[in-house]
Amino acid sequence: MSSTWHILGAGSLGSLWACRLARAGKAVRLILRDEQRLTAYQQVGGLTLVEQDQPHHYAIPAETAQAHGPIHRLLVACKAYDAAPAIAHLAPRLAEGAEIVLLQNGLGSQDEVAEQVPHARCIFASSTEGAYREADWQVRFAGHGFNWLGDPNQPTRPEWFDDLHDSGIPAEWTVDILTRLWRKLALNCAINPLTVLHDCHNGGLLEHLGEVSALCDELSQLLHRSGQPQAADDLDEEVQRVILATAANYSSMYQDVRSGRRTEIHYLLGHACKAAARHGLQLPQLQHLHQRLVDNLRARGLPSA
Ligand code: NAD
Ligand code: KPL
Repeated sequence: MSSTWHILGAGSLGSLWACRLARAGKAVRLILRDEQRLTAYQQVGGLTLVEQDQPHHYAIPAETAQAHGPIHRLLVACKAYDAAPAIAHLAPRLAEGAEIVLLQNGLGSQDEVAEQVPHARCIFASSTEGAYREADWQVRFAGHGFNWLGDPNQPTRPEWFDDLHDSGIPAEWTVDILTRLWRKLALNCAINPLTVLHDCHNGGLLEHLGEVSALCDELSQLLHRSGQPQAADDLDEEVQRVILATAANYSSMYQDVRSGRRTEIHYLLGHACKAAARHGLQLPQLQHLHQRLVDNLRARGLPSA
């Protein structure tokens, strides 16, 4: 098995992971969207990671999905709505038993990917690290955080896991990855849509704590019904803690909307509402929130799913 890390998507998180792995001497290859992006990348000659205002350049090799050669280890670092279409192009190159790490926020995209590649092992990740693109091929590491990785179907830690520690990527293997992903989904559902609808930074929600608490109550019901009671523990308290700790920040969904970018609504609030319907659970606040967000996105001409 080749130990090369193929990284699909040279955006914020993909570049952050690629640069740290390359810096530690691991073999890394980027998979870019098309020939045009590949040519643009080759003209620049690599990725730049800015940490504590210090830029460092990494000449990481790149290719497109159409290149030849099997892929044994793949980090999927695109948005949730791009993951399944991206994997469809790569599936023929994925070796039997290939391992795929899915960095997508929310839930739903992981299963869309797994269905397409039954011959591969899908490892889910939940990241609280922060990075953003300052320019093409240049990413700023903006917030220290942590990465949890796990495989809901198989508890064994992959043998490459120490690559992450060697590369300074803070990470832990967990058998409860779905609990982590559901908890983050619930936090994001309680905070992000309201920041878009009230047009405010996270701290602006301190004026709407009644609305936030009512949502946390319904999200807790959903987590219990979805077999994730631990993800519901003190949800309201944690949401309020996060609102206070990030009061001056704008949520990721707010930033996407403000920049005219597609949001991951389908894999956050959309997933929550779909799960509630599947369980026959009436969650009027959550469903109303979803409808208001859909209307808001449509009015801006942005995709609402
Ligand atoms: P991003 O938009 O910065 O990067 C995604 C990259 O994937 C883009 O460069 C895009 O061109 C590329 N891409 C899309 N389809 C592709 C394809 N078929 N082939 C090759 N490349 C393709 O996104 P991001 O901010 O890095 O987010 C990735 C995921 O990580 C999201 O689900 C996000 O919610 C999650 N996340 C991001 C952060 C963060 O700080 N940026 C933090 C935690 C979680
Ligand atoms: O993860 C977040 C986001 O903005 O996406 C926080 C800060 C937790 C708000 O939900």
